[in-house]
Formats: sequence, C-alpha cells, structure tokens
Amino acid sequence: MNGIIVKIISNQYTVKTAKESYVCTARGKLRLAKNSPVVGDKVVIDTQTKQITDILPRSNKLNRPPVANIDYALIVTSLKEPNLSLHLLDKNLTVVTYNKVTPIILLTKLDLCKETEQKRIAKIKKYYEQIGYQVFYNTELGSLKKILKNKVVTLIGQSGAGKSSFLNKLNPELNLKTSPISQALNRGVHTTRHVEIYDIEGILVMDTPGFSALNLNMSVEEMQETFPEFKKYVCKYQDCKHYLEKACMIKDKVKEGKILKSRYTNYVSFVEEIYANSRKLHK
Ligand SMILES: Nc1nc2c(ncn2[C@@H]2O[C@H](COP(=O)(O)OP(=O)(O)OP(=O)(O)O)[C@@H](O)[C@H]2O)c(=O)[nH]1
Ligand SMILES: [Mg+2]
Ligand SMILES: [Zn+2]
Repeated sequence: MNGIIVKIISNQYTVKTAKESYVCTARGKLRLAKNSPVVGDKVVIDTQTKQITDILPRSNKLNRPPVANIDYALIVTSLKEPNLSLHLLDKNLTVVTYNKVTPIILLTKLDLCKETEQKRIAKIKKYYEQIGYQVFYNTELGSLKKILKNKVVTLIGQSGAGKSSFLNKLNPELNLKTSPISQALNRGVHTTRHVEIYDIEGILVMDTPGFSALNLNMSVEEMQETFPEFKKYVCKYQDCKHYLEKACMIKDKVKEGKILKSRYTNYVSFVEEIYANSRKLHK
C-alpha cells in the first residue's frame, strides 16, 4: 500500500494512507542507506509487517530540516529575539533554491521593533520583493492561506523564530508547544524536536526543529545561480566570480546602491565558505 510519511520520531515512521495511519519501521536497506526516509516521502508499506519497503522518487529534498516533496519552504525569519540575520536569510534562500524548492520569506515579530526599525525593515522587504521573492509578515494570514492552499509546505528557521507559533495562528486548535527565547543568549531553546505534517484547511504544512547551521554543498557557480539580481548584469570576464576580480559589474552595482550591500557581503562569505570546504575535502 502507498502512503506519505507524516511524522518521524527516532525510528518510528507514521505513514498516512488513503484510509488510515500506520506506525512503521523501515526495512533494513532503507535504514542503512544515506537516503533514509524523511517526512514528506511517498512510500510503499507492507501493512502486515508494518514496514516501509520502498521510497518513491522524490521531486526534491532538503537536509535541514530533513523533508521531501515540498512545494514551498517558508523561511521564518525573526526581526527581533533572535535579531534579524540577513546572513541566515540569504543562506536559507540559497540552499532552498539550489534544492529546487520555492522559498517564501516570512517575517516575524515586527511588533517588537521600534518605528525606525520598522521603516528599515520595510525597505529590506521591498528589495527582496524586487528581486523576485514573495515576502510576508506573519500577520498576513489571509494572503498566505490563499497562496499555500493545497500545497505541501515546510517551515525553515532558527529556534525561536516563531515557526510553531505561526502554525498556531493558522489553526489555534493545533495548540503546538512554543517557548520564549532565552533572554541571556538571545536564542531559542529548541522547543520543537521532530518534523510533523499538519493539515490546515488543505495546506499540508510541516513544523520542524530550528536550524541555524547550514552547509553549502554546492559549487561557487551553482551558488551564484541562486542570486537572481546578479543575473541581469554582464561582467567583463565571462566566468567572473564577483570576488577577487577588479573589474566587476556586480561590485559596481553594489557601490551604486543597486544591489543591497548585505546581499553582496553574504555572497562573498558563501564563496569563501565553499572554497574552505573544498580545501578541507582535498586535505
Ligand atoms: N512578539 C512576538 N512574539 C512572537 C511572534 N512569533 C512568535 N513569538 C514568540 O517567540 C517565541 C518562540 O516561538 P516558537 O513558535 O516556539 O519558535 P519556533 O521557531 O517554533 O522554535 P523551535 O521550535 O525551538 O525551533 C514564543 O515565545 C512566541 O510566543 C511574533 O510575531 N511576535
Ligand atoms: Mg517550534
Ligand atoms: Zn563580476
């Protein structure tokens, strides 16, 4: 019988079929493989032995959080507590885009920002919209529900960003556990511990644990492709990395204020991270 994995707790996989749900284990070969089952996987189960025997081909997959077959990744980005990190936002956008999932930026905790900060954030929001991303505040429930209707959606964001709180707003009956961040560390306390799918008025949405460390398992060329605003400019050198090159259109556009400075500095830090990773590999 075929079904979809809706929840994983250690090695217990909850698989939902057209009729009912089964709590299954995974067959040996699936447990050993690097490609072990993840939430969102479409699987074949043996209802007698309650085992997952096969995973059907995936349309896409993320490692952090471990989920598959996603239409949208909501990148939950807090503006305060924890403070806004454009570095983390850009990294999430790059990783999600590289893995063929469409990102939507979800900004939380605008209510904790002073008026001057709110103005700065509105400008940043506009920039990301201009380069092609959908950006919403977590208060815009109506618009979000329309876009997400009948889609498979995962939440991504660091601990304390407000992922579970957002789902509680979409459906107060869920009553998911949430906790205040640690004031001393200005960090979340890892309240959500497993990935689980909830059906909210036809939106299949996955609550996930928070992650802030993400790996860039890609080449510099592939990473470049995830910066849409760089694509409309042509540099002097065809294979320009926009890095050490002296003559570079991207650098010029940053100076002119056409490209957001943080986007470029984050891009450079990603280039350096990818080079550092490949040096580690070759040692
Ligand atoms: N003021 C304010 N607080 C919020 C908002 N969204 C979430 N919070 C608070 O932020 C804290 C953390 O929220 P959670 O929903 O637990 O965060 P999470 O992303 O699920 O965190 P993990 O499960 O640890 O990954 C809670 O105290 C929420 O009440 C918001 O828009 N405004
Ligand atoms: Mg949570
Ligand atoms: Zn360049």
